[in-house]
Amino acid sequence: MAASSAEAASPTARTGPNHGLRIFLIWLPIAVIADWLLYFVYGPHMPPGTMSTSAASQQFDIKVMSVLAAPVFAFVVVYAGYAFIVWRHREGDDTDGPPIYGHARIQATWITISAVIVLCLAAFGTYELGAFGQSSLAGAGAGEGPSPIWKPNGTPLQIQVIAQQWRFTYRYPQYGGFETTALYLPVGQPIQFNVTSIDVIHDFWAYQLGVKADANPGVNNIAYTTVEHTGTFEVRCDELCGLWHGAMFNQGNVVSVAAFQAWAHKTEIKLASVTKMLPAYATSYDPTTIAQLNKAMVKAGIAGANGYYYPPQDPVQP
Ligand SMILES: [Cu+2]
Repeated sequence: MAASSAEAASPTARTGPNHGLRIFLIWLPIAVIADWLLYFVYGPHMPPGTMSTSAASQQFDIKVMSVLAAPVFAFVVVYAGYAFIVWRHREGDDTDGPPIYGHARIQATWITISAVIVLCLAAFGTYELGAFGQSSLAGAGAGEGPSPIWKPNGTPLQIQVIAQQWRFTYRYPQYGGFETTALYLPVGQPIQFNVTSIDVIHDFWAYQLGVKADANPGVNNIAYTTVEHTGTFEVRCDELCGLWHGAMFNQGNVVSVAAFQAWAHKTEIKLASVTKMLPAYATSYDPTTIAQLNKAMVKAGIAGANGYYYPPQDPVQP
């Protein structure tokens, strides 16, 4: 009687090998090796690289998520493989499998492990987004809107990103407010991108810097980063914005602080006469004012070059 009631309480109990232990022992080395390969071998090559603090932080996040995901994926594959091989249909065996309606221990383990992974990732993600204690990681490279919660320490270099169909221009308010199509950044200094648009919705995406912020008309969307290596990076529009969206890209340059200051001072002087004609620096621009300005510029015989807004017919709109 005792034996049959124990069987009734645990319908999955069976004789034979301990399948759970076997699956665990097959899974464990695969999970350990997969994690080691992902973190140490493939990890340093994961996107978006380590050119800036935000890029490096995103690469670290992807590494951590991979290390958590790989054992789960390995378990699914190992369990499926084990089931296909060990529990497959045998020739001449037409009996049904055991009628299993639940297993409290497996269910509790399943729910606990899933909950722990998800909650730990939520805490980790929140920590990484703010990067508390690491001022250079404020906001982890994402657009934080007009009043950022996470700010870097000190005074960052401000660069306004003005998107329009189909080009980015950059304004440097701390250097007299000149505007140029060339993007130069100093290495090692916190940078504040003030991203806005003067027509439709665009998106400022500097992939290698791990910076991505929507460019909305009338909105000042702020993103921070600190670049750690000199070199070039690509800027792309990442929001379908019209016919020439695919051609809306340019190259950014990261140079030494001295080289940046030399460039900024030289450009400020070079573009002084054009800067005077621009609307005063503001965190967003009224497109109707821009249209009037364009009209005035066309009337004055100025058309399409560095340092000022393009008239609406250049490039030609369909
Ligand atoms: Cu665009």
